[in-house]
Amino acid sequence: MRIDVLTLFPEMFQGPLDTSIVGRARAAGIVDIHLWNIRDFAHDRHRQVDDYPFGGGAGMVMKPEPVFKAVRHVLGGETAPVILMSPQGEVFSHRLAEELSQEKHLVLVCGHYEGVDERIREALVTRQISIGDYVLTGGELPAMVVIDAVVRFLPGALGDAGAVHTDSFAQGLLEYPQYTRPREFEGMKVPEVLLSGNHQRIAQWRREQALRRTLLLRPDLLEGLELSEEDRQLLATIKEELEQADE
Ligand code: 9D3
Repeated sequence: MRIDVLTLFPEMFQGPLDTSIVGRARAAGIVDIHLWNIRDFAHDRHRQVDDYPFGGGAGMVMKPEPVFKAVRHVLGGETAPVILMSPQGEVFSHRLAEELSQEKHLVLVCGHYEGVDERIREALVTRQISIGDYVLTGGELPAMVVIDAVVRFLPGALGDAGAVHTDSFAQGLLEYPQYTRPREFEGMKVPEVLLSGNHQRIAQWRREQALRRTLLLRPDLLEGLELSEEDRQLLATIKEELEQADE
């Protein structure tokens, strides 16, 4: 996969994209990430990338010319999704990350300042993505979030090939509790079942814990989830327990 990132602050990307799994995937040639400074496509004397909004108001707006030039340059006549990182976008999710990981080429455009000239949305951008309902200073951190989540899905990016499909969000549930050595730490013991060597009992316990946690912490995730008869029984039992504890 190739990813082109258009930004006024390419230096922000250095740490996150050079480290850990994304850094390793780049070094292994699994993903080819190019960072472009939008200012390098501003060809006027002052290399101006933003300007005052027509009609007045606070803040600056990103000018269309440099962004159009930069996007056309990286596309080189080809087509690819051109994604604007924007508070107005579709909210990013595990599912969207997996969908984007199927593409051969992505172009991510990061706005900064108060926003971008509307003609960029009208004529250049094919979709907009937000990472959630809070205001950030720009699209750079959101672009890094998208890249991180997408790269995990690329074949070979994770050591263990199956891991992406057992992800808690892939299953629609929160993760079960995990423990490692020592067996006892400051008086807190590892649950006996995990030391039992009985893999069926362990799998059952983990499933029950995942269901319990999801019910307690993220009940919204359970809506619309297709559960087995066994899962539904387990959930019913957990709910009863919780109601008993309430009385
Ligand atoms: C003046 C109204 N603001 C909309 C809420 C304008 C505005 C605020 C912040 C325009 C851009 C920004 C910078 N943020 C992003 O570019 C951004 C973002 C975000 O702020 N939150 C979550 N996801 C994203 S993706 C891009």
